[in-house]
Amino acid sequence: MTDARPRPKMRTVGGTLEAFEQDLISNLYYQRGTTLESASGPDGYHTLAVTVRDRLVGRYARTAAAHYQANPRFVYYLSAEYLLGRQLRQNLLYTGTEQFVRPIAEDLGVSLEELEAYDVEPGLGNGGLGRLAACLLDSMATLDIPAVGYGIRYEFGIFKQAFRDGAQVERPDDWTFYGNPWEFPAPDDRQVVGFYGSTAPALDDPSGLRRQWTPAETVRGEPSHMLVPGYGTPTVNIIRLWQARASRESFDLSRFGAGQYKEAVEDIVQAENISKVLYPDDSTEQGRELRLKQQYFLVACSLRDIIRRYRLRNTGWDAFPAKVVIQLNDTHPVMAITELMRLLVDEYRLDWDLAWSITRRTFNYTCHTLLPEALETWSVELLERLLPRHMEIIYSINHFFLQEVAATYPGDLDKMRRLSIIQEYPEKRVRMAHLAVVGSTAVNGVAELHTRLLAETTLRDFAELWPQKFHNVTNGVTPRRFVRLANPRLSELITERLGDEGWLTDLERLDRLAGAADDPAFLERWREVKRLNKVDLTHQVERSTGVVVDPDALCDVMIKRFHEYKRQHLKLLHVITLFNRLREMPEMDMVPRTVLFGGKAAPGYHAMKLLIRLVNAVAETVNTDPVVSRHLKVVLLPDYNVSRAQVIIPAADLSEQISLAGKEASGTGNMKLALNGAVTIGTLDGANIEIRDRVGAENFFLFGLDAQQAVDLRRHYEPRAYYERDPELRAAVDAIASGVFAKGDRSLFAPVVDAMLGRDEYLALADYRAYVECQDAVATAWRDRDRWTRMSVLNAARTGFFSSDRTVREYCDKIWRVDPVRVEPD
Ligand code: OAK
Repeated sequence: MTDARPRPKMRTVGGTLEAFEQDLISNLYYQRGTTLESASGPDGYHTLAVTVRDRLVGRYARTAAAHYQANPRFVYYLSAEYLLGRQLRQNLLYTGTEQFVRPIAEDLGVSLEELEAYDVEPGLGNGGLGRLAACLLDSMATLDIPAVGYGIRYEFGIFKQAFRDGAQVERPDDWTFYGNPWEFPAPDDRQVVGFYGSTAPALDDPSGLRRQWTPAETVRGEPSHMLVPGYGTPTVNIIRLWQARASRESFDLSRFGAGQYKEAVEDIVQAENISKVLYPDDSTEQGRELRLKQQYFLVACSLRDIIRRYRLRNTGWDAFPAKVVIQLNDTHPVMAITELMRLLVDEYRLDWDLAWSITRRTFNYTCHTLLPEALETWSVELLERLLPRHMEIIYSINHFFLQEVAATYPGDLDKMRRLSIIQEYPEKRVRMAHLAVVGSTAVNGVAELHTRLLAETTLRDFAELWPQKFHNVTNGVTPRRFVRLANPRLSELITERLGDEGWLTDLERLDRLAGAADDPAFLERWREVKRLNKVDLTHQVERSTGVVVDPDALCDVMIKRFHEYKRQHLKLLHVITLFNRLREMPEMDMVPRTVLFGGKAAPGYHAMKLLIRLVNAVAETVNTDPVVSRHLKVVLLPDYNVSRAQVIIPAADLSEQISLAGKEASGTGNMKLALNGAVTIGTLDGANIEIRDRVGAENFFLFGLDAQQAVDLRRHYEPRAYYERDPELRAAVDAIASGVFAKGDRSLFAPVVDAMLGRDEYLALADYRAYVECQDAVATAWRDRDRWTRMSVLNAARTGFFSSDRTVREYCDKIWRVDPVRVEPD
């Protein structure tokens, strides 16, 4: 790293450029064992990563010291999923060192972009729930909230999606193959977790409520942590991830000596499978058992760690709920409630009532769904085998709870059956959401409509019983990652207009942009930013699919998991309608559009995998048609993830949020897109409603049934009637049936057609006409460039509410009742 040119002296919170450069050279030499002359790309990346990471370590140490000193109430966030996104750029920004890297890299003849290519995204989640967890951690650190996130260090994260003949193929995501420079192993804090075995009465307990569990299998949980820095503050929190390791005795040396190599490591494989993959396929018994093992492994390790931390500064149990608040991210970690009861009653010998009072005051539960099939239940038979003591505890909790119910509603057996934690028919199962509500102080939904529907439908009896337990906390997203990092051009323009970067930690200040929506010069610059972002996206699309798209076309994006309720098929019917119109009237003056899909389907979700195949088939047909492709391009970008989102979102003009009303709990992509100036076309579902309330009805393309109308229609719905009544709809469905997208094969996509005309579970045909008309209105609006840009600016200006900082503040005020702890600055 020769200092070829003189550089300005820079001193910031990140230190000086000289010190940074010195550390780089030293890390290259001592950490990677190489020199500038012989360093490879990965050497360069790892060295940069640890040099940046080390700048956070001092802050972390000061944060830990401040927390130790203050002995505050901590938030412990338990989640089976985290989608953290790439770390390098974030940590450069948060440490103020990005400015050093460019000149140094330039001298060395590498670009930051080249180095970033080695920065792997930890894909430890599936979708919205996992990304929300990451946004909340970012905001907690930014707001100086003492918090720790707990999760599983899956060896293989969410599968990598590729397409073969248009069909999704899943490849393993071996994300740590080249090492992960962002994590610190913490072997001293390892824990031991038991499974299976039997229970027996505790000798000295007349109540019979205390028992002894002797597990038949034990597994070690080894933690490592990643740093979670706050923005604009010295606070650095951590996320602690557990990996399963076999206990040392698991290796059978005598079998190995006898040449039985497979058998010798059998127990090791069995134990380590627990953290092997994110959500293994649960369509088989074994799959389900492994999944439940994962859940218990996470909560058992985390609770022991929480108690260890509590005991560093506190004695006795009375203060536990005052110092510990545990947030359950959906039902996956809900066994924590029974595990805390087991620890308090069986191991720490508290009496049941006191333990229950402590437990209930410690936990809170966030629900992230309305779909009945997403509400977890576990068979009693499996629980009795895998976690026999926990099953007994669930029975006791339920017994006392139902006594309470009986006292409130004497003689109402139906109510008891509906509220019970145990479902009796058709087989005995434990309802995890019920256990979560019974064992928590607060229960929250993630958008206003969602919370209302939870209280009116899914959890109605509970909301009647305990109305004060139910809260709404509308989701939010971090503006650091989804505006500042994803969209540096727009960020610069905003900062220039507002005068400083204060909006990054006080997002409602964006409302001051509203005045600029009438300034033609500002609109021009806004458009220019969007165009440059679209050029970047165009390059990415071409690189990964070979499809050449026009950066001046309307960029219409639908990015989210493939699921029937989200209705990618409704979007596809619109695309096919445009295709049919262009084929019929080649001369028509259609607004040029690029329709971009991104998303994965669960490996076992055959209907959605077939739909992915259809999207790719339609894309192929559209993009190779000489007439149609002049106006329309369709792309399904493979392997949608957080990094790809960061490229797509800044380039989007139109945000597709078209779920059947009453099905999408909140959505968070809708917020990210609006904040980056995309205009939404959407239904009255999830947080769309709150977005529309804020941006104004005139800046939002609304269509379709509302949640109540959807429920009413479902009762007597006949999709065929819509098909027969609407010639354009008929033509679109017939096109799929005819085999034009399958080289004449009429059978390939027949199941898609059958599902639409048969039951059409999510009422896509009912909403089709309103949707297509709304899309025509979109096209009309797009032609008026100033009108569109004004709408775009107003979407960004008026969605500051959707910062996850506001979300975290609401959790603090309504649920957690925690106070910030200030950390000494650098
Ligand atoms: C995943 C597994 C079980 C239950 C829910 C989910 C999930 O990802 N839900 C999603 O959570 C997001 C964050 O709250 C919401 O924005 C999405 O609407 C919801 O589908």
